[in-house]
Amino acid sequence: MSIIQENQQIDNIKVSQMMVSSEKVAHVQLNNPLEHALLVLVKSGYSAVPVLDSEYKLAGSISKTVILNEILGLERFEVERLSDIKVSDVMDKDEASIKETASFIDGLNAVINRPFICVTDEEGHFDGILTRRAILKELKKEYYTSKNK
Ligand code: 4BW
Repeated sequence: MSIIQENQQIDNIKVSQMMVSSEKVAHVQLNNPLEHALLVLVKSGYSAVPVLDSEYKLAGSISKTVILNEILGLERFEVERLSDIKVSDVMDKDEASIKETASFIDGLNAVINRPFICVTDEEGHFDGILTRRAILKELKKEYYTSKNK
């Protein structure tokens, strides 16, 4: 098979075929206290998760590092402050997103400089995430498929 035909295969893959759907994605909401966000992050094991508003629209993301940095005092972590600060006060407001219909290469470009990108519909409602892992798995599949031709 020619290189053009091989590339054609990976070009046909859409974000919808690689994404983690919203039901499986750990997330927090804008008005949650940092205490809840830290609990979600620690329990899920992820270093950052999406932040959604009350209409399930993407608002940004929050990470363990940002939370810990926020409560870092001069000599200790001021954990008592976790219940006073809201997710919306400290989150990363980067709302970059991708559509389910976007191509493999758009997905790859989106996760070069971030570990995941949120997938949203036309109105900004959250549909899931596209992770670096999903992109790397497709590349690995493609590598071995084209090697065996
Ligand atoms: O709990 C985990 N289960 C599995 N199967 N893999 C995990 C877990 N925690 C971490 N990993 C692995 C993944 O390969 O470590 C990588 C970095 O995790 P991160 O960033 O720093 O927490 C994971 O790479 P990935 O699958 O490409 O995911 C990239 C980032 O996407 C993660 C996390 O911020 C986010 N993420 C992935 N799945 C998620 C999620 N956020 C919320 N809910 C999910 N289901």
